[in-house]
Amino acid sequence: MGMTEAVITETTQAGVRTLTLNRPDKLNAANDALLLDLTGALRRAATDDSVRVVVITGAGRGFCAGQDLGDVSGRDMTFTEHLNHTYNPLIRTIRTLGKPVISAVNGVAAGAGASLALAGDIRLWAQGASLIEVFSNIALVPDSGSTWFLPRLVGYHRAFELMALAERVRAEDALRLGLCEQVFPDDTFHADVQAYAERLAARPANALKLTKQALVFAQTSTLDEALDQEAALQQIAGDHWEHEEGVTAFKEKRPAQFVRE
Ligand code: T3D
Repeated sequence: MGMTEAVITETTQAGVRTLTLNRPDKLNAANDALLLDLTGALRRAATDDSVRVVVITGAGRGFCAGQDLGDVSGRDMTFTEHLNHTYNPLIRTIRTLGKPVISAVNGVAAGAGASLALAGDIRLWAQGASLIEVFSNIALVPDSGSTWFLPRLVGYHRAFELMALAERVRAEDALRLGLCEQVFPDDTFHADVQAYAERLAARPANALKLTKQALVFAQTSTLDEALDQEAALQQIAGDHWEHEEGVTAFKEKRPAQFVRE
């Protein structure tokens, strides 16, 4: 790695892999190295048996200010090529990763950073965090999944308004609008995220993987297709040792132990 600081730092504690965007001077604006390293780190987390939950967060006062606007001029790729090379594989990796991914939004999330904030399976925000669909400020189209995630959360019209006016959504409104699941105080945020993630890590990993698969599938399926998918995935879940442990623990009136060394 030489003397340059990593643009993504990784730590693992109690089954929780935390990936931290590490360009704090630019509010973790994304250059290609950050996007490709983050995608690589997620793929490694996917296949690492010691990892049960992945957290994506930002160093310093920002979560991610979207595309690094200092990194665009002189680029030898079209916008389409660039999205297909960097942002789109990142969002697809989060969505297909067989473990829960938490977007831990510690500060401002703007542009593609807003998309990243929405793409997690669970979105935890600090009180001082905010989200801005900032693209129209620089006359671009929302990308990295924002046009897919946001209207599903707030409806077409609110999504259009937020995108057209690039209005800042603060934590209180984000919670009300369904853009996040929990808001934690700024000064205990990272500890609160870790505690939340550890709760998730103690849950049955195989069942959660299949639950994510079923929910993602159902986002674009008919009810009939979802019912068929549930029936197929339930067989896989029911054949797994986790199910037997859950039922046995219930009968023995003890907490289920879903983590095996
Ligand atoms: O393939 C493609 O290229 C298309 C993909 C597009 C995806 C996108 O994400 S497009 C949207 C790009 N992002 C933006 O337009 C956001 C630009 N930033 C802002 O609007 C503001 O910085 C924020 C609203 C996010 C935060 O405002 P504030 O007042 O809290 O902070 P600040 O003072 O503006 O920023 C702090 C520093 O970070 C500052 O540097 P300095 O002056 O202290 O040296 C600022 O220049 C830098 N910074 C913030 N955002 C970016 C950035 N540097 C480069 N790129 C950024 N996106």
